Amino acid sequence: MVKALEGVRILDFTHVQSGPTCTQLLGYFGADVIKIERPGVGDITRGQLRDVANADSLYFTMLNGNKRSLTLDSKNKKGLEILEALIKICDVMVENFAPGVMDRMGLTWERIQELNPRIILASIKGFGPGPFEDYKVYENIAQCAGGSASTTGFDDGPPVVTGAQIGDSGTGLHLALGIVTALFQREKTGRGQKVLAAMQDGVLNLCRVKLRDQQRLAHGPLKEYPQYPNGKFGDAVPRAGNASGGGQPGWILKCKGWETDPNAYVYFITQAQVWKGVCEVIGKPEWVTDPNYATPDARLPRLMEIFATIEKWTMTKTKWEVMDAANKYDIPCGPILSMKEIAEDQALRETGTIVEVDHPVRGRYLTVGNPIKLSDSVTEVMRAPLLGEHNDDILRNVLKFDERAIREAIESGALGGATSAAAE
Ligand code: CAO
Repeated sequence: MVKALEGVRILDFTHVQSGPTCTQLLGYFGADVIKIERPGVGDITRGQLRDVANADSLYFTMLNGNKRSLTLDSKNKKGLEILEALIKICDVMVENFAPGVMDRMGLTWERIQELNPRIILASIKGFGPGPFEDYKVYENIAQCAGGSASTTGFDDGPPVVTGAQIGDSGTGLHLALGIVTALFQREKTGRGQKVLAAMQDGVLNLCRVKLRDQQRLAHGPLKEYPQYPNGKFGDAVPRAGNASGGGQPGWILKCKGWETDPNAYVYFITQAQVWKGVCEVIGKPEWVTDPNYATPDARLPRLMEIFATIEKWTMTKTKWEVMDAANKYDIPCGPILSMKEIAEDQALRETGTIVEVDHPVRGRYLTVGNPIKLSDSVTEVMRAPLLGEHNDDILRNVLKFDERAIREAIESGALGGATSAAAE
C-alpha cells in the first residue's frame, strides 16, 4: 500500500523536541526523513535523561522513529557541500535552530532557494518577528509566553505549566500542517516557500478560548469560572482550576480510593442536555424540577455546591464505576488515567497509538504511534536510528556517490571520525 507522503523527501535538520516531533509525524505518514546530526554527539537528546547506560535515551528514541541518521559537520567545507547536495534533492528542509544559526552556516533563504527553488524551508522559532525574535525558547517558556501558564492552576496559587508539551510537540504539529499545506500549494505554483511556526503563536492558538474569555470579561464576570459569584475578577482572565472551558460546567471529583491513589479522580460534566440523567444517577431526582437547580442559569451560582454533592456519590465508586454508570445516561466523564494505566492500555496498543518497538542497544521500548489515522495510509512505526547509522546508505543510495566520492567524504572529516558510523 502506498503511504500518503511516500516520495516526499525531508531534510531533517531538527533537534531536541519541537522539530523532531514534526518530522517523525511526516515519517509516520510515509515521508523519507533524513536526519542530519552533529558528528560524535548527535541530537543532544540522545544523551539526555538516560535510563540505560550507553544507549540512546527514550527522549531521543520516542521522537525520532521512522528516520535515517546521517552525521555531518556543517562547518566542514565538504560537510556543507554534502548538505547543499541534499538540499538540491529534498522537498522540504525542517530546522529549529536558534535564530541566526542557519544564516551563520551560510544557509540563508536566498542560498537555499538558489540551490532548489522548489524546496520548502520549515522553521520553528520561539517567537515570531518582534521584540523577542532573537531569543532562544524551550517548552515552558512558550507555555508562559503563549498565555497557557497564566490561565492554568488555581486562583490562590501561582501560574502552572502543563504536562502536555503544547509548546514543543504542539508547535511541531502546527509546523507539520504548514508543511503539507505548502506542499499542496507547490502542486499549483511549482515554487517552494518558507513556513514559520513560532512556539508562542502555537501555544496561543491552543489557548484561544482564554483570549475569548479575556474579551468576555469586559462585559461582566465569567459565570462558569469558580470565582463566580463570590470571588473577584481582575482585568485579566484568572486561573480557573479544573473548570471546563466550554459551556458545560465540569470539575475533577474524588473517587473511591482517593486517599491512597493520587489518580482516583474523575472529570465530571454537568452538561445541560444530560442534567436529568445526572440528577437520577447521583440520587437527587428532586433537582430536576427544583427552580434552584433546574436550569443552567440557576445552577451557575451554585456549581461548587453541586459538584460537592456529586462528589459524595463519586467517592462511593471507583473512577471506572463512575464512568460506567454515568455513560449509561450519556453523561460524558473522564477517568484520570495515570501514565502507568495508559502504558498498559490494551485498546491503545490495538489501535497503534501505543507501540512497542525493538531497539538493538536499549531493547524494547514503548512509543506513541501515529495519533492521526488515515484509512488509506497505514503507519508502521520504526525504531529511531543509531547515530550515523545511515551514513553509507545516504551517500550511496540517495546522493549516488561512487566509492571514490564516499572515501573523499570520509577522509574530509565531514562525517566525523570513523566512530561516527555508530551502527557498525
Ligand atoms: N554541524 C556543525 N554545527 C552544528 C550542527 C552540525 N551538524 N548542528 C548544529 N550545529 C551548531 C549550530 O551551527 C550552532 O552553532 P553557532 O551558534 O556557532 O552558529 C550550534 O550548533 C547551536 O545551535 P542552537 O543555538 O540552535 O542550539 P542551542 O542548544 O544553543 O539552543 C534551542 C537550543 C532549542 C534553545 C534553540 O535551538 C532554539 O531556540 N530553537 C528554536 C526554538 C525551539 O525549537 N525550541 C524548542 C526546543 S525543544 O524544547
